[in-house]
Amino acid sequence: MTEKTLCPYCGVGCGLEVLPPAQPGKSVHRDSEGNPIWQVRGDRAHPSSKGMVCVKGATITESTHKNRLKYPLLRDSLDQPFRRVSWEEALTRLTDEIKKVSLTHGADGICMYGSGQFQTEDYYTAQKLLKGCLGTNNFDANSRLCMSSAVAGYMQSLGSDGPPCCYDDLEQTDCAFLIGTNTADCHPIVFNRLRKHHKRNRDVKMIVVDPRKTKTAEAADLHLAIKPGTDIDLMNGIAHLLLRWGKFESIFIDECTKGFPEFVEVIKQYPPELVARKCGIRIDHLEEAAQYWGDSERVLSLWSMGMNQSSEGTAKVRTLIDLHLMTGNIGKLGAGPFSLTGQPNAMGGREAGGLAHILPGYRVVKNPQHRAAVEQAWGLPEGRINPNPGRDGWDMIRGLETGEVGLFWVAATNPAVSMPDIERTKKALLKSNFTVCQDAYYPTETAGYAHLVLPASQWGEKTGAMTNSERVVTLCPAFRNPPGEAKADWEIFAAVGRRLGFEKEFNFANAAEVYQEFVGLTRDRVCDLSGLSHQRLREEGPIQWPCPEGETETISSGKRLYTNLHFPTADGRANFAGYHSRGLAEPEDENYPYVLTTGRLYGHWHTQTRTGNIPKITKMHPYPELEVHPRDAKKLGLEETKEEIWVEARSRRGKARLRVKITKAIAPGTVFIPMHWGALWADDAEANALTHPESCPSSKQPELKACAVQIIPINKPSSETAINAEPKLQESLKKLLPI
Ligand SMILES: Nc1nc2c(c(=O)[nH]1)N[C@H]1C(S)=C(S)[C@@H](COP(=O)(O)OP(=O)(O)OC[C@H]3O[C@@H](n4cnc5c(=O)[nH]c(N)nc54)[C@H](O)[C@@H]3O)O[C@H]1N2
Ligand SMILES: Nc1nc2c(c(=O)[nH]1)N[C@H]1C(S)=C(S)[C@@H](COP(=O)(O)OP(=O)(O)OC[C@H]3O[C@@H](n4cnc5c(=O)[nH]c(N)nc54)[C@H](O)[C@@H]3O)O[C@H]1N2
Ligand code: SF4
Ligand SMILES: [Mo]
Repeated sequence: MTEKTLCPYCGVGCGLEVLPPAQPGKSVHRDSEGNPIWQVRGDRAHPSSKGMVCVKGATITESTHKNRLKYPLLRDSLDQPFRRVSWEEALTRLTDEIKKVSLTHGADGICMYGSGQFQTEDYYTAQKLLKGCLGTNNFDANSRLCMSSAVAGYMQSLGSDGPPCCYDDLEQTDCAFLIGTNTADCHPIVFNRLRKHHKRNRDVKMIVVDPRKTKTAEAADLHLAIKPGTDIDLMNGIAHLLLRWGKFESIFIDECTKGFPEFVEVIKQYPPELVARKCGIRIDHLEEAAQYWGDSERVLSLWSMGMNQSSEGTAKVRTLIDLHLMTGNIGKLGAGPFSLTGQPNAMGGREAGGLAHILPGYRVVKNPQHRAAVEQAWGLPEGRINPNPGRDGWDMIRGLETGEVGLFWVAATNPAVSMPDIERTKKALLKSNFTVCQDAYYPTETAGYAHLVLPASQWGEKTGAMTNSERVVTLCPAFRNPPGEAKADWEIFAAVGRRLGFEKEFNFANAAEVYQEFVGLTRDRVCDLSGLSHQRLREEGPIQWPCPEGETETISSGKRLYTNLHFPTADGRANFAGYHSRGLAEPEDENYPYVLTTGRLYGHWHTQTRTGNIPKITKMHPYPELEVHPRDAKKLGLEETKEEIWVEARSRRGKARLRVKITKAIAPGTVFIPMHWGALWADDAEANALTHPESCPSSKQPELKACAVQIIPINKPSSETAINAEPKLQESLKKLLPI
């Protein structure tokens, strides 16, 4: 029996086929420790990936049985060990706390911090519980750290969120403009598709804008290694040249957009000399980029965290969209501004309303008609949904600091590693009155700060839908039993809802019923999914939205939004927005002379709960390293000949100690630390010990991509003080989380 499903890692959303460990006539498939495991291969019929997978997808089943959380755990205070409790006791305690906090703090004392790794059913049920039944919009997700600038930029410029492009555009474009994305490592199969097209067609250009010479940049015709945070200068500079050369689409601008004259006033102030100087690049390279863009019939831009994770993330996204609007590169084959979503179901989260300012069906909290529509669908009295957006992720941490947040419920994310300014985050978590950590694995760093730990079943153990970056929805069926007493996230939310007296609202027999109710809320919206159901997805395979009820088209991908050049804004026109760059929130200075940037490695997934247990991957990336340019290394007295070179990186908030990798791949003045090593996986090597929480005023997305640091050479720490040669997970866990 073969099950078709979706890779649960990145937003590319590759189709997988999984087969039971034992196949007739073949030896049992096992992991490196001899445990029988399900086999995985790419699903050739999946429209997004066509049978391709990267190392993460290919090894996923090696991690699904290790370090699993099997039972609810409870303790009264953080200095106590956990004790195993029944679900009955766990849920009673949780609902008692919810009731108590509702009385002492009001509904807004309750917060849930969820994840782009939820399935859509989990997301939807959580929205109904928090925003509908409890009456607080305090649901936010790790997508706040990931996608919210893209969401805000799309909404403000085009009237709605949702990437207008599809992966077929990767093979139809004349010029790919990749900005702030290391696609080769982080969206490998998207990159494979683009790379093949690029290699096959000599005329096709690839531009990569990234302060680091990543694998992605190595493949480019032109790599612009801009100084971190100068993206707006660069893009305004490109627009300036396009204007000067008359390379803009007047008819499209006149008929389909507004705000162009104001935009022109801004870009006039970005002559090439100034831009090249600000960005730290050559003028001829800037001109080359503008020329590639201007000469191409179809320009496709791809972006991710180098744009979004910025204190001017929304402005960066909107400036990129400006370039598309100016040159009419939208709503047609091979063109458009294409945000690559990070997590497997960040897109489903947006559909289901999974951020503090949005509601299901691409609706917004602030809009009274939107609130009314959702209240009606949920059978709630008018005015039940709070008219104000709830707390974003960082605001929840601040609420723990001040005591305004009385209950913090974390599910499918590991904020004790992934939040900015981690020492401040941890201090806030220590002050929390009641924290719930709902995770599939144990231990995690966040469980170390929880009062109640709830075991979640994960991918392959629960059935649900996920939507990838190109709006393709794939059903992920359960094919194995959850370990111990683990339950699907949506089941846990529904059980809590029922216990709080909302029996009718959470009377779902299974995930298919949850999905059915959810798609009803998308009817006639941009993200119309009303034609979808679990049954249809099971029978027909992955389907791309929009997919209104009654649509029988068999096309499963290849759809684009806005092909009629009509945008879902009040007047149907797309909005230009001219921005001047404000630069980094914390630029380098005399005391902190380097800009630290942070990000990902090819093999690891975030905080390693899965990939840290896969030998093939830990061999690939055994320990964290700080990347530094040879020129800076020399200045710092770091000699390449020494066997192991160590440094301490210090920011205004904390420090990290790491080995050094001297490489020309990083621009002088900039250093890089990967985000994957939290407290359980290395001593003192956390990127977020250094980062700050300053965020984009519009999207509230923190600037995880840049902070100022000093670098101090240190001796190699002794083995007692440094364990980051090899993750000694079990030992460190026992210390951290006695159970
Ligand atoms: N292997 C792997 N793949 C993943 C993930 C993972 O954990 N591991 N996570 C997934 C998730 S959730 C996400 S969000 C995506 C992230 O995918 P990406 O955004 O591609 O990954 P990052 O490494 O975070 O950052 C991308 C690049 O931004 C560059 N950058 C830093 N500052 C700037 C700047 O000011 N301007 C510009 N133009 N570039 C800058 C960095 O040098 C880096 O190479 O990856 C997804 N895929
Ligand atoms: N410095 C720095 N920090 C960053 C970033 C950066 O680039 N630099 N990137 C940011 C971004 S873009 C992101 S997306 C975040 C990611 O950061 P996190 O969301 O904290 O990272 P993950 O390790 O993916 O956490 C997911 C958790 O969910 C658990 N899990 C998996 N499946 C399930 C399930 O079905 N149910 C439940 N309940 N749990 C499950 C996993 O075991 C894991 O503990 O990090 C952010 N932080
Ligand atoms: S590219 Fe992303 S979705 Fe595809 S196999 Fe790799 S991690 Fe999974
Ligand atoms: Mo992300």
